[in-house]
Amino acid sequence: MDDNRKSGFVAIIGRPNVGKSTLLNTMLGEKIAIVSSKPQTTRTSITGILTKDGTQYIFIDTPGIHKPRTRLGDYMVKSAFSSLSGADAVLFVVEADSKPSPTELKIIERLKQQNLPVYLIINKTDVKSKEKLGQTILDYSPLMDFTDVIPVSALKNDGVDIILNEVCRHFKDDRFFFPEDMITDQPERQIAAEVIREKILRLTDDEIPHGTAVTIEDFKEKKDLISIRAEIFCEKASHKGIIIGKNGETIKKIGTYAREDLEEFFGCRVFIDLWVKVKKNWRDSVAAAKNFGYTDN
Ligand SMILES: Nc1nc2c(ncn2[C@@H]2O[C@H](COP(=O)(O)OP(=O)(O)OP(=O)(O)O)[C@@H](O)[C@H]2O)c(=O)[nH]1
Ligand SMILES: [Mg+2]
Repeated sequence: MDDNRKSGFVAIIGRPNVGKSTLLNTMLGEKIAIVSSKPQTTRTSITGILTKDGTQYIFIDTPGIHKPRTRLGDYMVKSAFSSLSGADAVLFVVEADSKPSPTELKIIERLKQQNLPVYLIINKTDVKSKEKLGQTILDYSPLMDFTDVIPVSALKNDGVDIILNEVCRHFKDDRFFFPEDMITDQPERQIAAEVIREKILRLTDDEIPHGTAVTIEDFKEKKDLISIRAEIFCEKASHKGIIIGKNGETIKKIGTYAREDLEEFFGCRVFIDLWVKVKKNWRDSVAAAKNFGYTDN
């Protein structure tokens, strides 16, 4: 055993679309969390593990905090806040916007109750002016006693190493929780389902991506090929038509893009067979949400 080992849990929290999952991927140097320009991309808390120079960082990427309108939304927000228990430090991610939103004020109220070191991470510095950044620091600083303020660009990998150097100061455990080469606790099936969902988020608009869930019905590993049969659930027959697209063009693109990503991730050939089904209002059905993996138990 190496006596200098240390490890700790770091929760990444913030409102939707601020770049939490992008930040996680950049810190890991590997894409394990899906990313899109649409809010509420992440639906469950995802563990990403980085073991470097005797230190194991266990990051928890969480769904964006928002005002829930469905049972799925309730689950997402609950899942995000529950990541705080057991955390050694928190990365509270915001953008350099004009003022902290009511959601951000709510998050700060919760963070204050936890007595944890909280880093204010101001993301997307690549597209924000210096003045806005300065004003954001002035707006947030009086709201709580942040351990530090770190402006970054998760997309351009700028300032991200400062986070790694800083948060490990709070790590107390002297053992590793995961094998050194492990990067996520997500099973391969879940990664496949998420990558397919990411392509739907990118290729469809409005309510469709928010009302879509993906299940993996079959996942077979043969010699140098992974064969996947996945079902895409949407909420309306009209949505099914849009996901399939004219002459099946959209579903074909979803399959092709997902296959390309998964072949890179798994390092072998991948075959994907996609089916689209309708499950009305599943986001408000406990049983359906559970079936799609959006449940605590
Ligand atoms: N310009 C710029 N865009 C960024 C940066 N980080 C993330 N983005 C973009 O912001 C959008 C949202 O990124 P995500 O990582 O999915 O955001 P999130 O906070 O995980 O969102 P939810 O999962 O919905 O809570 C995507 O279009 C990203 O490419 C950044 O540093 N600079
Ligand atoms: Mg996310």
